[in-house]
Amino acid sequence: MAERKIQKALVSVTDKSGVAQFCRALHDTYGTQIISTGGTAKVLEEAGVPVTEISEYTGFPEMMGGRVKTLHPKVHGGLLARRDSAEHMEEAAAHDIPMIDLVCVNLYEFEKTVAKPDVTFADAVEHIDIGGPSMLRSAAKNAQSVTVVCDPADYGRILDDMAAHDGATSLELRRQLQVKAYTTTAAYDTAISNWLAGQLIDAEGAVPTQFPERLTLAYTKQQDLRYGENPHQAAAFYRDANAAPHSLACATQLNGKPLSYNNLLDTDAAWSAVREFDEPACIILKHQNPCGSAVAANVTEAYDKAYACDPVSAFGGIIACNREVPLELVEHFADVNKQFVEVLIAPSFTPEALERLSRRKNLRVLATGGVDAPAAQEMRTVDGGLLVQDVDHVTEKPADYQVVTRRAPTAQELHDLEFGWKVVKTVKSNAILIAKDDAGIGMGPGQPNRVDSAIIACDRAHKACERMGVAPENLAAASDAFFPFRDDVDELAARGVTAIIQPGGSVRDEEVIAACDEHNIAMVFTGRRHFRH
Ligand code: 93A
Repeated sequence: MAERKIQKALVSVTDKSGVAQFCRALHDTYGTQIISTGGTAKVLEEAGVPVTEISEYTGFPEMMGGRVKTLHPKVHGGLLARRDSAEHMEEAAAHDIPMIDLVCVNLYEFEKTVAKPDVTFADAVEHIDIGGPSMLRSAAKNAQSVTVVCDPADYGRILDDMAAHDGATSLELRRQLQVKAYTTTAAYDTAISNWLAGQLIDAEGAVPTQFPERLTLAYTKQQDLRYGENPHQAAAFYRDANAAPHSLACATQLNGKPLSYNNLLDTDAAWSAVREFDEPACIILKHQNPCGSAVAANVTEAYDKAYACDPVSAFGGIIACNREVPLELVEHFADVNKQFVEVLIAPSFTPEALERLSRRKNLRVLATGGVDAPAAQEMRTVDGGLLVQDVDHVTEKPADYQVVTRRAPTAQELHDLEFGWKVVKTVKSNAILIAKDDAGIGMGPGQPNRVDSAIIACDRAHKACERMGVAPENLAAASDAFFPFRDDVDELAARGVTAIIQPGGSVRDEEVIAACDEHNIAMVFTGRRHFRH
C-alpha cells in the first residue's frame, strides 16, 4: 500500500524559527492544510502561509488563558485513529474527525523559565505545557501513520524525505521521529519533576529529601567523542539540563582540537581541584592526579610554582587556573618551559593570551566565564546501578584543627598543612601529599597501602627539592584518611616531614601520636576524612 501523503498538518510551536518556511513548503509543494494555535497561526499568516485556526477547526475557542487549546477529540482522534481499523474509521466519520498526518510541536520553555533567577512558582507552573506533549505522545504512538516533528532542526530532512516519497514520509523516518518525540517528552517531564522536587520544603524550611525514590535524568548530547577511554570504546558527552552556567559542561572551547573522553575526565578533576581555592591557584593534572599545585600572589606565579613541582609529569597535562590567564602565563608554559599541554581551562583569557594560544593549533582552551560553587551532588554508574552522593568539600579551617602532639605547628607549617589538606582531597586514595611553601611538591596517589603512598610522595618531594636547590626539610604531609599504624609516621619522619595533617580516628591514634612526639613532629587532626576513589 502506498503511504498517504501529508494532507493535514497541525502546527503549534513556541520556538517559531523556520516554521514559516517549513509550512510554506508543505502548503505550496504538497497542498497540505495547515492547522495552528493562535500565536503560530499569526506568524504563518504574516508570512503569507494559508492557515486554519485551531478554534475554527475544533469549533471551540482557545480557553482558560490558553491552558485548553488543542485538547480536543478532533485533534487526538485525528492523531490516534488506526488507519487500518474499519471500526476506528467509522467512528471518526461519525464524529466528523479527519485524519491528521503530521504534528509539528515544540513546547513551552519550562527549563528556560526556571533558569531565570527571579522566576516565581506560578510562572514556572504556567510554563508547564500539557497540550503540546499530549499531541507529541498521541502522534508518536501512531507513528505507523503519523509524522511527529518536535525539533526545528528536523524540518529540512522531513521535506527531503517527502520529496523522495511523493509527498509522504517513510516509515523509517517516522520511527526515528517517534523515538525523538518520547525522548523529548520524557526529558521535559523530568525537568519539571526535578525542579518541583527542589522547591519542596518541609516544616523546618528544608528540602526534605535529596535522594528521591525514583531518579530520572535529563541530559542532552553535547558532542560525539572520537572514542572513549581507549580507541575501541565509542563515547559521547552529555550535558545536564540543570548544569551550572560556569561548569565544565557549559564551558566555551576557544581553541584547539576536539575534546576527548580522557581530556574531559581530567579537565573535570583539575577544574574541581582549582576552584577549592579563593586565592590565585594553579593545578597541573595528569591521569586524574594533581602532579603540580600551588597558590601565589597571581596566577602566573602559581603556574610557575605548580610546574616546578614535577616538570616531567606536567608534560602532556591539563592546566587549570582560577583567575583570568594573562599572556605572561602562556609565555611561561609555551616559550620558557616548552610544556606540551592537552587542555588549559580558566574563567577567562586576556586577548593577548588568546592570540598567543591560537598559535598552538592543537591546544584545547576552555573558558568557563566564571567560577561556580561545585554541584551539590555527583554520580557514577556501577554494574546495573547508579551511585549518588553529596560532593566532597573541604570546609575545615585551621581554627577547627585539633593539635594532638606536644609540639604545635609553626605558622609556616600551619600554612602548608592547610594548603596540603585542600590538595590531598583531589588525589586518588590512598593519598599522601607533601606541601612546602604553598606548593604540592610530592604526591603519592592510589596505593592500596598508605605506607607506599607516603614513600612515593616523599620521593617526589625530594626530587622537587633537588631541582629547586633547597634542602628536603620542614616538609608538611597531608593524609586523606587516618594512619592505621605508626609506620607511616616513621617513614615520613625519616624523610624530612616535620608537620602532619590527618583526620584522626584510628584505634591506634595514641600510638601514632606517640610516634610523632618521638620525632618532634607537629600533628593536627581535622576530624574529617576526604577519600577520593
Ligand atoms: O497550555 S497548553 O498546555 N494547552 C494546550 O491545549 C496546548 N496546545 C498547544 N499548551 C498548548 N500548546 C502549546 O502552545 C504548544 O506546545 C506550543 O508550545 C504552544 C504554541 O502556542 P502559540 O501557537 O499560541 O504560540
